[in-house]
Amino acid sequence: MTELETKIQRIADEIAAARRIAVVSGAGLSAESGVPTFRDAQTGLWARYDPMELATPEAFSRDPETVTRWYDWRRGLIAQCTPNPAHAALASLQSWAASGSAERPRPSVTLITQNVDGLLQRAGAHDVIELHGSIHTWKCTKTGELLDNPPLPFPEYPPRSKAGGRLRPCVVWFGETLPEAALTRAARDSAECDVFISVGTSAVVYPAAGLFHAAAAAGAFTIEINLERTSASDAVDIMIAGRAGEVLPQIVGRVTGG
Ligand code: BJW
Repeated sequence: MTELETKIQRIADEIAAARRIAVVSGAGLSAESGVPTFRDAQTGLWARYDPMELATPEAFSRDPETVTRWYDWRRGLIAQCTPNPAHAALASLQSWAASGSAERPRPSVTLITQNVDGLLQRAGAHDVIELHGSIHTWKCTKTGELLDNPPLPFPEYPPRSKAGGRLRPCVVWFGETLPEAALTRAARDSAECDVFISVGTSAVVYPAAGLFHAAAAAGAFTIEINLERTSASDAVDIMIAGRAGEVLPQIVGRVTGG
C-alpha cells in the first residue's frame, strides 16, 4: 500500500467503527465545481475584492447596490456550477449512515458547511448545517420576510421587498453572529463526535474554525483534507494533502463498498 492508501484505509476504518461523525467543509469543497474560494492566492475572491467592502454590514449600509450586485454575480456563477465528486461522496456517506438499523448500526453523519452555495444539498445531502447561511435565500431588512431564490437579476438595484425594505442575502458577514440553531447543533455534534473531518477550509474564520478544536479536545479522531497545510494540519491525527474531489470518493467508497 502507498502512504496515501494506508491513510485512506485508516480513515475508512475509523469511520466504520465510529458512532458519530462530523464533517466541516469550506470553499475548497466546491472549488472543483468552479466556485471560487476566498483566500487562495491567485484565484480566491479576496485576492480580487476587499472583504470589508463587500462582506460586512457596514459595507451594505454604505453601498447596498455594489454589495447586492456582487452577490448576484456570485449567484449567477453558482447557478452554472454543478456538484462535484466531493459533494456526492459526502451525500452518499450521509445516505449510507441513514440506512442503518438495529441489526446493522451505522454512525450518524453531521454535515456542517461554511459554504453558501447549496451544492451539498444539490448533490443529495438531506441534512446540512449552513453555518454562514445561504446565498439562495434573501431577507427583507424591514420585515424579516424571507425569499427563496429571488429573481436573478433583480428588477432594480439595490433590490427592495414588496414592503419597501432593502433585500440582503441571508449570509453571515464579518462581525455578524451565526444562526443560533445552526451553531448550537454544529458545536454539540463536533464536541460529541468520534471522528471529525475538516475538508477544504483554511480554518481561519471563527467560530467555524473552533469546531475542530472542540472535537480534538473531546478526544475525536481528527482528519484534514486540503490542498495545502493549514493552522490545523499539525494538530490533526491524519492530514491528506489532496483534492477533496479525489480523496473523499476514495474514503467513502471504502466505507460504503460503493
Ligand atoms: C481545497 C481545494 C480542493 C482549495 N480540495 N481543498 C476569534 C479569533 C479571531 C477572530 C474572530 C474570532 N471570533 C470571531 C472573530 C471575527 C471573525 C473572524 O473569524 N475573523 C478572522 C478571519 C480573523 N468572525 C466573524 O466575524 C464571525 N462572526 C462572529 O464571530 O460573530 C460573533 C462576533 C461578533 C463581533 C465580534 C466578535 C465576535 C462571522 C464570520 C463570517 C464569515 N463570512 C464569510 C462570507 C460569507 C458570505 C459569502 O459567502 O460571501 O464566510 S468570509 C468567508 O470565509 C466565507 C467562508 O465561509 C469563510 C471561510 O472560508 P473557507 O471556506 O475556509 O475558504 P478559504 O478560501 O479561506 O479556504 C479554502 C481552502 O480550501 C484553502 O485552505 C485551500 O487550500 C483549500 N482548497 N481547493 C481541497 N480542490
